[in-house]
Amino acid sequence: MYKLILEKTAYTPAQLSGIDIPQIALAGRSNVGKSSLINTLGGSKKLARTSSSPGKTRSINFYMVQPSGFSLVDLPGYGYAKCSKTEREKWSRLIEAYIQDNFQLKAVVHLLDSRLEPQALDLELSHYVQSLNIPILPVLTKSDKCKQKQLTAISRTWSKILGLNCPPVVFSAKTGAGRDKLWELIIESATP
Ligand SMILES: Nc1nc2c(ncn2[C@@H]2O[C@H](COP(=O)(O)OP(=O)(O)OP(=O)(O)O)[C@@H](O)[C@H]2O)c(=O)[nH]1
Ligand SMILES: [Mg+2]
Repeated sequence: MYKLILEKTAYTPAQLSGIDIPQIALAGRSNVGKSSLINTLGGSKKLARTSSSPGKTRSINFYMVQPSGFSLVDLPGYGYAKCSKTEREKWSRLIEAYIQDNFQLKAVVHLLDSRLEPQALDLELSHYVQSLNIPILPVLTKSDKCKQKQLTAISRTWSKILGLNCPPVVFSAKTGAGRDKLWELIIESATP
């Protein structure tokens, strides 16, 4: 069992300097379940703050995985329409500054809502990450809210879009489904 410890919080690109251990980042639309997934992986509801209203996480949060020695990184969500354009631009600049030229970023866990058809911003992010040659670990979130048939269909859709060899991880923060599988893939990606 790995332990997660909040190690650093960055609100601006300048605050990102000086992090030189391997990292696995969690990206996805606002409200898709990134912070809940951190809590499920860490086995505690108190690690990352979650909210039913989108736009909760506004900083980049680094969680040290012990005893492994790499970080899981919770990113602010994209596509949150209700905040100001200036604020949205600030977040996307922060996310880009984080991803671009980060040689320690070993993979991006891309969270996708299992109830929704692929959204334009999801496709944009996956193309961006792929264009940088960073591996993507796709995860279908909130699977407890879906019927098996729907899960199979959306899983196939994303496999085709991303050209995957193995299907996305079907995950639920509510039931813990997919937790062990995701840990396995994260450890495999983060440790050489
Ligand atoms: N039923 C169900 N609800 C979930 C699951 N994961 C997250 N939620 C709910 O979805 C809402 C958003 O979850 P968060 O984890 O805060 O989402 P986020 O991606 O961190 O959102 P931002 O920080 O705004 O980008 C909360 O009300 C969670 O309780 C899940 O697996 N099942
Ligand atoms: Mg969050």
